[in-house]
This record gives sequence, C-alpha cells and structure tokens, in this order.
Amino acid sequence: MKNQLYELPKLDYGYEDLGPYISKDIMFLHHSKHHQTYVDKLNATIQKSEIQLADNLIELVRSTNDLPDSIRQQIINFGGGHFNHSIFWNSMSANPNQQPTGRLLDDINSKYGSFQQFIDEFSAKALGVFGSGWAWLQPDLSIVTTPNQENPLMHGFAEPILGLDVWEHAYYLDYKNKRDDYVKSWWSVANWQYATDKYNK
Ligand code: MN3
Repeated sequence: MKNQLYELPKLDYGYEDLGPYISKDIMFLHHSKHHQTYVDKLNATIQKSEIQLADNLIELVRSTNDLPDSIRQQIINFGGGHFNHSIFWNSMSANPNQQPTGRLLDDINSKYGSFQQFIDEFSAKALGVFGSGWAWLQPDLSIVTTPNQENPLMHGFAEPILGLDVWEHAYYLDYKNKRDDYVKSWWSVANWQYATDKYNK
C-alpha cells in the first residue's frame, strides 16, 4: 500500500489581503516558502517510510507517539508544520468579524468573564511561548501552547478551533522582535467565523 502524500493548501484570500496587519511579503514567504518546505519534507519523509502510515493528516499527526524512532521526529516537525499552518491560514480572514457569535461568544464570556479578558489571557500565553511555537484555542475553550511544530493532537488533546503562529518567521519582517505588537495586530484578522463553525460542530 502506498502512503498518502500532501499538498500545500490554497488560501481563501490573497497574500496582500491581510494588510496592514500582516504584510504581503510575510504572507508570500510564510505560505509559499515556509509552509511549502514543510509539505516537501513531509512528503520526502513519507516516501522513504517503510511502514504504513495513517492515510490522513489528522490521524498522522495524532499517531506520532506510536511511530518508530526512525521517523517520529520528522513527522512531528513536518507533519506538524503542515497541519499547524493549515489551521493558521484558516484562523485568519480578509473580512473578519471582531468577535465570535452565538454560543461560542456566550461560552467564552462565561469562562473568562469577558471577551476582552479572554483576548488578554490568550495573548499573554502566546507571548509566554519561549522561542518558537504556537498558541491554540481548544474546543473546551482552554488555551494551550506547544513548542516548535508540536500541536495539541500530539498531546492527546482535541483539534484546535483557532491557532496562532508565534515563530519569528510569522512576524519578524513586519514587527521585528516585537511579538506583542504582532499578537495585538493579529486579533484584527482573527477568523472568528472559522472558530465559531468548528465550535458548533
Ligand atoms: Mn510558521
């Protein structure tokens, strides 16, 4: 049986459409170079694999603890990189709502006290990631962070409903070392429609 290979997903918006919060230059590099490299290295790893791997990305990412030492770290890095960025592109919109609606908004308000309080807590966790990593909103409305290209599925958690990339490559061209300015701006393009749809599933 042949293992499934993967492709770079198309974006729902143009590279220039998230400006001024995220520039065209960053979007171009981040999607067509960084993410493409994760996909290429994932496929190269899969093609060399002598074992049968899960046949879809979610199951592949979930299976990392059970993989042999020979490929586990590569699947974590490149499979995680592909999966995480795929969520990240969906977590942004060129026509964003500034907050979620319906049950998601109600439940965030009751868990965190207010929507602003949630934003503050998520932002603080994103700023607290040491080095490269991610901040995630989970379907139970907890906020989880992961280092490098790890993600919640690798740690027994559910698929996130929103994800924020805090690797320097996600913001350095626009914000230099100021991750706090990037995170503050990112909320202006956060795709609450995506999170709301995932939450309601
Ligand atoms: Mn990235």
